[in-house]
Amino acid sequence: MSKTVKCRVSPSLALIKYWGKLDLERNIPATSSLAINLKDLITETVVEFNEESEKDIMILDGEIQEGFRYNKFFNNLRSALKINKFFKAVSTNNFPSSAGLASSSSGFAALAAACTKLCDIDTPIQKISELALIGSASAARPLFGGFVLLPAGSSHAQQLYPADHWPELRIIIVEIDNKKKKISSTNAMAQVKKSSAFYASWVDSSERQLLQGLKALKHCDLEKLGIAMQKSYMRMFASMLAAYPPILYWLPDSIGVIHLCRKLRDDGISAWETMDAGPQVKILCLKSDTDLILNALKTEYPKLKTTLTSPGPGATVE
Ligand code: 2P0
Repeated sequence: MSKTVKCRVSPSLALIKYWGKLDLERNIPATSSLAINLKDLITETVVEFNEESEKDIMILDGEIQEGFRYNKFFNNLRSALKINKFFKAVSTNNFPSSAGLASSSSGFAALAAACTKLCDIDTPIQKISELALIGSASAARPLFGGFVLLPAGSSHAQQLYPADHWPELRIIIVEIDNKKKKISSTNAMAQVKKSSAFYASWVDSSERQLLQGLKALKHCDLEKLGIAMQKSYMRMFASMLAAYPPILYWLPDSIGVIHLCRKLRDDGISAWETMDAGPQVKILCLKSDTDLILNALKTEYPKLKTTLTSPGPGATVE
């Protein structure tokens, strides 16, 4: 039986967002992102060498994946590790793929970690992060676990704090609609960079939100972090709305849940939402408020699926 390697990793939720590329070919982010792993969401990827043909095979949730992104990832990995083998990878997510739950972050991170281990080449985690980033820039983040920074202009991420830095922090994921998104993040970012009236000001303001976010994180101050998060995701979406054609990932229930978070905050409950390239809403809160927030969601949106999770560890490879 051929040797296999299994990697498990959680998707990376950005509190301060990466949106836009300095370098399309090398996938270098134009804005710094600050992120955590969503502990209870898991991508599991098993890789082996493909001994039967001279091509890479990638299967995700039972479907063969074709396309430029995977070719680019595997070719870059071969060249960086100086190997001439081809891979077969089988990956599954226990959450919806390509729906704004950062499946490409955990997907490429798991692939990079599993392939380097299979090649038996001692590879520092920063280098694995760099290999993952070629597939998806956000994939540079989840390998480390805890609270992670991917600086603008950088080709790899770094851990700022382990997951137990903030033991009370929780995340409630509200699934609004788990269909695959119609426009990929890569295409949406290109469209925004090319045509959005607000792209330059989004990039410019994002460093301020990062500094606010870093300070809040250092002191585990949810209100200050929430304000920085809110500016980050709202301004990211403003850049999308000002593109032509405009990009709109939100659905009516996304907006409803944003209003519910506002109402909860007005009532003194710290519920700070954020969103990504899809309609789902993720709410940051403290452990002591989770029941209240989950009950409010259940009352107003009984049909929406919610998942309670916390900042998670990094990749495991076996
Ligand atoms: C993030 N997102 O920081 C941001 C916020 C979505 C909104 O990273 O083109 O799949 O493959 O580098 O990483 C989603 O984009 O895009 C993303 P590519 P990716 O999490």
